[in-house]
Amino acid sequence: MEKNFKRTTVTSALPYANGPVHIGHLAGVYVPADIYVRYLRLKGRDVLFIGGSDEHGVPVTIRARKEGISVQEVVDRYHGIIKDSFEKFGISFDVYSRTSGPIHHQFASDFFKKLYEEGKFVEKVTEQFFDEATGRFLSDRNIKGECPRCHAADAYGDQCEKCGATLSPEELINPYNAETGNPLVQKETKHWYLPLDKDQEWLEKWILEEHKEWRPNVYGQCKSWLDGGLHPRAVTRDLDWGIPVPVEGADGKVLYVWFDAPIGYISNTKELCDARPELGSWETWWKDPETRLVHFIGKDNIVFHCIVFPAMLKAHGGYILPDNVPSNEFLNLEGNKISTSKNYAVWLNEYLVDMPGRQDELRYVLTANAPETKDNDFTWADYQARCNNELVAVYGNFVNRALQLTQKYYEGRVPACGELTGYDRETLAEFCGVKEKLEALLENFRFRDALKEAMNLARIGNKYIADCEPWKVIKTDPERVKTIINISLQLTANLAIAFEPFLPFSSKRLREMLAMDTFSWEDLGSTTLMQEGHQMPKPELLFTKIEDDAIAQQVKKLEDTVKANEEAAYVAAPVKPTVSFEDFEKLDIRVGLVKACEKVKKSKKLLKFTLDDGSGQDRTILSGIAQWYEPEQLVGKRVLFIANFEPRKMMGEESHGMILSAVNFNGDLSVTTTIDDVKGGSQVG
Ligand code: B3M
Ligand code: ZN
Repeated sequence: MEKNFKRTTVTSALPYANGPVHIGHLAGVYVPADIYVRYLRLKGRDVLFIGGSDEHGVPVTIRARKEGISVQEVVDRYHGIIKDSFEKFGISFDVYSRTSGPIHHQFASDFFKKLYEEGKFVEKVTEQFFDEATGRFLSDRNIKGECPRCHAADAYGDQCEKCGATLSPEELINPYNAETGNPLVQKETKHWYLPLDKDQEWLEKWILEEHKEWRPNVYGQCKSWLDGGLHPRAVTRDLDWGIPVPVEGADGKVLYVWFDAPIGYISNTKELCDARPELGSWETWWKDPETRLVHFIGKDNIVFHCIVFPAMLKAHGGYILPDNVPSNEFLNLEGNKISTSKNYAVWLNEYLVDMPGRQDELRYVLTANAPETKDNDFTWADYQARCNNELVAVYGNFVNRALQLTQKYYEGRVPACGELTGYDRETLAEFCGVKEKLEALLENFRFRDALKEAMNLARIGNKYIADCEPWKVIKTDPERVKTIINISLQLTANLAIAFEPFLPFSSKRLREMLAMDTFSWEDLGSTTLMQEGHQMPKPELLFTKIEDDAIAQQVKKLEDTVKANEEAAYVAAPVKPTVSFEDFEKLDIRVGLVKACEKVKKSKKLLKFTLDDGSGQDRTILSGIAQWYEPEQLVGKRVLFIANFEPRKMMGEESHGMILSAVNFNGDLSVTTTIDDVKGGSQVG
């Protein structure tokens, strides 16, 4: 439905304050939202960009217990880190607040109370898992037990990570408290439910008929929820962290995090508007039908923003509903899922330290490779390639040539534009249509394609200057060079505007280099932005190359995390059935001195050992450890081997015995030896 709106309220999902934010957050939600908001502001539209931390829910409480600190300390710490990262990445929120604050508590509590008093909830008593030792009800994630499908011993109450089955806690065999291991019992408890079944009809009409323009992934997920039939959803929980349920006799119960968090968008707007009266009342931004509401979220939040929150707003009454919910798919990292709990991510706070001043590089790569329509993979190799081959070699190179030549030939002053050639005209014409193209893409949340368009302009500029070769023409036709440089500078000024929503830091620097004091989006496509005689300062490089070393360090950091996780997850194999002393004695284990060691031809696995086994004769043993040792490392070492192991032929060589190696948690082999110097042939027992 095309409608003319007066203003736009843009929200972006409130990240859980249970850890820092990572590139997945940035790519999925915050960079696209920021591009959109910056664009609207450039267009001179009225817009508010609302953000904040989600400080309730189970994830923050788990983190607190893990780190042995209070939940308040956890949310204080991560709210600070997250807010700082967003600021440094130029995510231009009008407000970034938090849901543990008093304004939000009051607001969410009142919202619940109104629905409660108007009888909008249904009350239900159900049996939930309870830990008698701690006197606590447990959330699905805090319950573990045997998986009813694959019988893994430690499936979660909502999912088995081994076989991937979606579970509910009652299905687990012998459920226990994931943190303490205590067995659990079922106990009755009362909760309040939002009867979504009653919203089925209007939601179907509103989404499936009236919002066919929503992204296919969003529309598709909504359709499948609606097709499956909606059910009442509990909006309260038995927990001690959260907003107390404002009903008598509801001690020990709090609002479900997914009930209070989206209300956080509204309470944060209120906090902002109360502090800045010139913005008008918060109600204008949430209740006026001429306000357009847009939620930027990740795909795991779709149902809450498209179905549950609208149902809450409708039940309350007086609120507008979202006009669009642009949701991205997931970003993976070097082929694996990003995971906060496994510490597998590129954390923004760490990136800022490791790659100082390179925020736009990351914004660029995450937008160029945004998971808009499907899951995508971030790799450091791709990051480096895009930075060096696109930002440095195309955009940066063009700008640098244009500005350096202006310095060299005209002391930084814009030269006059003479008569245009056909090629000049063609090049300028390409820039004229760009505003319309960019706008159409940005209005439709197609940020990836929009960025490609902007980059295409830089390509055109780069090609123009390379084709025109002013550094050669200067010798034969200096008048012509003035025109070439003038046009190049007009293109450069256009780039500064076109890239502004995407790469705000570099656009700002470029404007400084151009001494462009004012600029406006409406100027995009103009070929007279830089006036003859306009003086510019000495230019610097807009982008610099990312060296291999920096990339290698980042890759290593991730590999180390994977290793640490594997090590932490390692459980020693169960002990084999008992053997008697007689059985043990059958094995003749000895010490051998490695006299020679070499690779076996045509085999990647085998090393050939020549051992002094004390018999006076050399003994040959083949061992599959070539992957872990260079042969020369082993010469002169003592190794343990089984002397009476039956001879075997491998790759045309006979092996007399078996060298003993330990298998590390990750499958690596490590040859065994003795601590002291022991003679070859000594028995082990
Ligand atoms: N904190 C979930 C998430 O980070 C949640 C979003 C709330 S938006 C109101 O995925
Ligand atoms: Zn399973």
